Parts: sequence; structure tokens; C-alpha cells
Amino acid sequence: MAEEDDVTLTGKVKDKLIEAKQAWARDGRLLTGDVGARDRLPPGQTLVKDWPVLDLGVQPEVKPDKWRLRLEGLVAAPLALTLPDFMALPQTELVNDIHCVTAWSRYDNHWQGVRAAHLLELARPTQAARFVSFTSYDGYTTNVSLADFAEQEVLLAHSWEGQPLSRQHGGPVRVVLPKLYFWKSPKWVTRIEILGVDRPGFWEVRGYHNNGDPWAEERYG
Ligand SMILES: Nc1nc2c(c(=O)[nH]1)N[C@H]1C(S)=C(S)[C@@H](COP(=O)(O)O)O[C@H]1N2
Ligand SMILES: [Mo]
Repeated sequence: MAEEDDVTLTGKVKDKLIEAKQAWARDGRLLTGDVGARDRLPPGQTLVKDWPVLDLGVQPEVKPDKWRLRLEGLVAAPLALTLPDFMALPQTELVNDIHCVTAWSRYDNHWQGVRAAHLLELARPTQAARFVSFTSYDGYTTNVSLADFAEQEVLLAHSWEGQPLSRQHGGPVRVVLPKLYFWKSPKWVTRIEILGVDRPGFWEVRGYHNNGDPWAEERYG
């Protein structure tokens, strides 16, 4: 883990926002039950053109030479990549739609980065590997299945629309896992842990769904 003085946290944890989102989960807000639809826009979502910023309220700034991306746990060859290591890996460009559980969706985001599948090829998960737990520099955690993380459309993104990803959107590097609600795409990611037993993250233990498929309206659970 980074030393404390390698990371600057700006802002204040939004206790009210966290409390309000937990209340949404308790009350089942936004649920339409319209889960058979196969439009481009998932049920209950509204299209936006701008790109909202959503996080716990603390946006970490990591000294570039202290930044690390670790892939560890149930893997044969754990990775601890510096930023130059990461940028030297094979690069991919992808375009996809993002869907936030607070009901906004944004189409046609152009990303550049490294495929999750490529990192997994390097690290080689063991036979027992089933789940992934992410930890970010702001302390945020979230979890997905290894199968979902290993899909070709999943990116460790460092650029958006041809520009380095801004700090507020998770730069230098965030996960983009477009088929799940966007809370499953951690900003400022630093640790990717491969597990045999699932480990629910920040929102998953506060009333949010463990899987989070927008097409099935898996908002709460
Ligand atoms: N590290 C970190 N990643 C995070 C969050 C966070 O609070 N911290 N919030 C999640 C949520 S709830 C959403 S909707 C998206 C928002 O990403 P954006 O601010 O780039 O739109 O980031 C996700 N990843
Ligand atoms: Mo979110």
C-alpha cells in the first residue's frame, strides 16, 4: 500500500449523499419492473450528454512516481505496475455506453487503455479464482465476478475522448466495465485482488445489488 503522504485526498466524505443512496436502496426507488426491454437505453434510465461526477466526495491525487496498479491474490504471477510499466502494455481503444444506478446513461464514450484480459493473461489466475475485489486510492471498494472482469470489453482506462482521464473521473487509471452499472467501475483503482470467495464492496454492503446488470434492473439487493 502507498504511504499516507503519497496520496492527497481533496474534499470531504459526502455522508448525506451516502445516506440518501442507502435510502433509495431501502425504498426501491427508480425500479420500473420493465426488464424485458432490449433498447439501447436500459429500463428506468435517462440519457445525458454531459458526464456527471459521482464519488464519495474525496478525490485522491497520487504522486505519479508512487502510483501502483497491483493485481494479486489467487494468481501465479502477481503484478505491481508503475505508470510507465502500465503505459507500455498493449493499448486498446473502445467505445461504449455507461449506465449509472442514479439513472443517467451516457452513450459513445471513447476510451483508451489496457484490456483487463491482458492483465489477467500476465498474472494467470489459479484454478480456484472466481471473483475480483477492487480497492481505490479513495478507499472505495467494489466487486465483480472474474468472468465479467475477463471479458474483452473491460478496460483499465487512462484516456477518454483522446485526453488523459481527469482526476475527477478517476485518473490516472480507472476500470471501465460497461455491461454493469457504473458503480462497478472503480475510479483511481490501485489494487485488483483475485479471490475464491466473493467480497462485497462499499455499495454492495449498503443495499446495492451484488451483480448490478442494468438490463435486469439489478439496482438493489
Ligand atoms: N474510487 C471510486 N470509484 C468509484 C466511485 C467512488 O466513489 N470511488 N463511485 C462509483 C459510482 S457510484 C459511479 S456512478 C461512478 C461515477 O464515475 P464518474 O464520476 O466518472 O461519472 O464511479 C464509480 N467508481
Ligand atoms: Mo453511481
